[in-house]
Amino acid sequence: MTNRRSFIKKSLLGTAIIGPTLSHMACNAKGDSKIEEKHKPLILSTWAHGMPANDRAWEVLLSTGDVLNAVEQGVMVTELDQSNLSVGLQGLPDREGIPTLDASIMLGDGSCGSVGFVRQIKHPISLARKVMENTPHVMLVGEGARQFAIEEGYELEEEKLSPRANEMFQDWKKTSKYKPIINIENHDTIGMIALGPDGKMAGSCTTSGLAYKMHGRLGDSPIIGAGLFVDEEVGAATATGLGESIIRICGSFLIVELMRQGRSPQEACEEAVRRLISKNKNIDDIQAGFIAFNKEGEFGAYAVRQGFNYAVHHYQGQNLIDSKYKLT
Ligand code: SD4
Repeated sequence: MTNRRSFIKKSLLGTAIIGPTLSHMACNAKGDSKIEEKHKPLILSTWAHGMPANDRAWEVLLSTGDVLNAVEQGVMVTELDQSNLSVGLQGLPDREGIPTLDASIMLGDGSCGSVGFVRQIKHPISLARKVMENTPHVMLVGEGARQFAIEEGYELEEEKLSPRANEMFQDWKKTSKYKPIINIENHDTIGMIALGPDGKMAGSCTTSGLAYKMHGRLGDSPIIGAGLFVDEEVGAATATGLGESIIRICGSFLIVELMRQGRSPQEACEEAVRRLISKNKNIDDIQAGFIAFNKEGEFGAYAVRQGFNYAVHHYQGQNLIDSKYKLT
């Protein structure tokens, strides 16, 4: 994690080169005045594991100025985090006991790539980037994605559950009830969005998906517009939570389009959650959360229920923020 000294050094550097971060008084929908912050550069990520991922992304962004490298390398930290059972090959498997991964990456100019239901790949986010850069396609899934990885020189990892995932899978098998409830233990996808000092934007999203899902199931994370959407003319959004509920409303695309129509990132995330609640029947079993920023560097987040938090990194600090939520 960035230490305080180097952080201050970077802050001063940023102030000198890019100018101070702005903040101004504004009115929210209810007419209460509040401070609205604007930050550029800015990195947002879902959940607490977003903190170390943001640190890495920040480092890459400051040293290279490249938002795409930043969002790729940032979430690669999480893909290797053995304590995270919702991202990377150490994640909880599907109901057949096989870990299958989903990831997507997108630039603010509309370039994007994704992989879904892919096996034995340590860094699905990098494979998604290869799809974007080295193929005429946006999405490769399953065996095709694995074959593409081999052609690109990737080494396939041994297909073996991590000790913790195996223990939990063996436990689950005792009852093996297929009930895709997202709870506090199994919703930890990382979605990251970054705004560069020059206004360039990129986003990344990577996950092992819903624990004990049906073999072949894709969530929202590899679906451009659902788990991730970035448009430099407007802003960016990414999602976490029960993928089916997010796909139903094209959540991330919806948020960017609401911002295009003039909503703030916070208002757009809140509207998306309202929409999600109205379009999903089994809402008592659903958690989902969104984070977003606009091109001015304002940001917001909102979730269906309590428990969602997100990591923010800019020149003024690195914070883990508890998201506001709709249902109590
Ligand atoms: C999915 N959205 O596959 C992912 C799961 C998730 O935090 O976000 N977990 O549905």
